Amino acid sequence: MSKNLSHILLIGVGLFSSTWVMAAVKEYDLTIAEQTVNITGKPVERITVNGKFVAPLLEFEEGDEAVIRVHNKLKNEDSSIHWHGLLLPGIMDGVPGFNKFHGIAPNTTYEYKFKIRQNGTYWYHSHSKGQEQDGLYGAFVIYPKDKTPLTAAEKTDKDYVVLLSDFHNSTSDQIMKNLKKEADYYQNRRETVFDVLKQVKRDGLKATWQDRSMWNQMRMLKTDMSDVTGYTFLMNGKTPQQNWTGNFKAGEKVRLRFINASAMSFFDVRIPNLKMTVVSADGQPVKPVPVDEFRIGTAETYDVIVEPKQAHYQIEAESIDRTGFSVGTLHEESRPAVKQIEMPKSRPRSLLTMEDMGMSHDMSSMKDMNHDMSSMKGMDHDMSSMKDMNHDMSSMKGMDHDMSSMKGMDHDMPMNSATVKAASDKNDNTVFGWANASTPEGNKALQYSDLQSLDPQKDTRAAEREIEIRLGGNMERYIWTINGKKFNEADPLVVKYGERIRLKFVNDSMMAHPMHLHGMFMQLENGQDPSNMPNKHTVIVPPGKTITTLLTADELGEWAIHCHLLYHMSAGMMNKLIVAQVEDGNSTKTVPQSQVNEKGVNPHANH
Ligand SMILES: [Cu+2]
Repeated sequence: MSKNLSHILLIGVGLFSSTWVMAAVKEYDLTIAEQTVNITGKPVERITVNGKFVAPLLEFEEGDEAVIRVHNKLKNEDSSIHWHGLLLPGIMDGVPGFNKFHGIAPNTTYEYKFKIRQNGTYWYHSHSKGQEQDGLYGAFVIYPKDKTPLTAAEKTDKDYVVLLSDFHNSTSDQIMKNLKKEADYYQNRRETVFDVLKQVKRDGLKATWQDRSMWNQMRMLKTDMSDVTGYTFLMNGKTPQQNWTGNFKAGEKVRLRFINASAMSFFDVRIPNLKMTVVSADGQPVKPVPVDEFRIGTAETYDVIVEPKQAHYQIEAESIDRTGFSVGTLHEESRPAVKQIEMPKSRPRSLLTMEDMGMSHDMSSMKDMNHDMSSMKGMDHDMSSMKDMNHDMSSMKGMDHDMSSMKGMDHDMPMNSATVKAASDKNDNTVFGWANASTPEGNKALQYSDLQSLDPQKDTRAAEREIEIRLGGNMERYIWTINGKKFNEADPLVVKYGERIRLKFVNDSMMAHPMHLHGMFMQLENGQDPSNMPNKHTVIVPPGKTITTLLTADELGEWAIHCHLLYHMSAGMMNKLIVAQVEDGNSTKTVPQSQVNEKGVNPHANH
């Protein structure tokens, strides 16, 4: 379509849509290019946006008409930008292969154009190959109309984005190759003999032996808190040494917009000696929750309000595999600046347990196994439920054999209770269970169950039907799946426009997956009353656990639903959720006619 024709079409739409005419148009030009960056002292080629690593903050007000022209100057690669958490027409969502969007070819421009229908903290990133890891990510903040605070409590003097990310000296292509070669390529934090001894002290010798044998058989490491390591964690693009600093004046209230824009990392976030009040989750306002710390999954966002009293504070976001921190500073302007951060002490890392395998019941009897091996007879039966797990369970057959060897174990293992005690007293650096953040006694860590929508939910209907989304993987080949299938083998999930659905995420794997739905918010079934359930675009599904959400399918289009760990998505953990209007009994339509004219079809490509 020619530029002129599209111009006429837009005017035509304007005549029928007065709000569109009235809205302020806010325009950005973003140029995606390759450039040398130096984050860790070693110059590497990465992706920049408008010459910046990381991409610049984009700011809007609710009601604006956003016009964002994206120029792809990458040499040989298509690109794309997805606006994470935004409600918009499917063609503007920026996922190649969805809604007839085909990506942005090198040396072309794509014009995104959509009405801003919400406010809050969001972000944007590439949805092409591994470009997100390589630098194509930035913050997207929408203020309420005229910047009027939503509530009196939300009136703040300073407002900062705190964008957390993970930088790697290898490119995303190289990391993916390494994972495909060997799923545990980056698992260099193997357990030490002290970890084993500590577990022996806790669970007894035989239960420990059994537990370890089982993890081995499943080819998973108990340290699977992450599958890529070697990251340098950044805050607003800065290393801890570069010390990103947010200034405030004495007595001021500060809003911090935390965005986990990492490719593969979860963080435990705290500001020692400063209480944080959570006021928003995934960009959506929640009733205030005062906390000392919170865990933020990949792609989630939380806004907190703080009232600093000291001259300075450190903002500390520790990766949950305890390999490092993203650190920055809050600083009272009139006091001497702090040049260097103090690297915080790591918290203990956590080892996965049977419970993280979804086996708490079946296995609980094993703790007392020392004398009663007969209880193991039921195990083959218990194990049958695990066949869906997609990990190679065939090797489990060898278990009876392994178990028999346990009878002689007291003799085989050269340790006595005295050495166990001595060793574990010396090294207390391990805790158990995925969810264990080692929160200090008396401190409050945010839980999903604390989140309540600030405004009552409009749709409180019960679900009409349930869609099960089983999360699995095969570590032999580094494949991650939904309902046993990789994205390229899967049939799309189809729901009717207006339908009320329960999405049931069942995690059959031993890693946590932050599951993200495009185009619509889900209401997290977190124990709150339906009118109070919080909106989420991304929900953490812990290992071995099930999480459910409710969804009103009120946005037509093809929407990606995927794990937001970049290499899990690339390795297959993704599907397409189609919201369609059923017409004439059989034909389906995913784009309303009005949208085709208004925003569809012609994102004019300027060659
Ligand atoms: Cu995942």
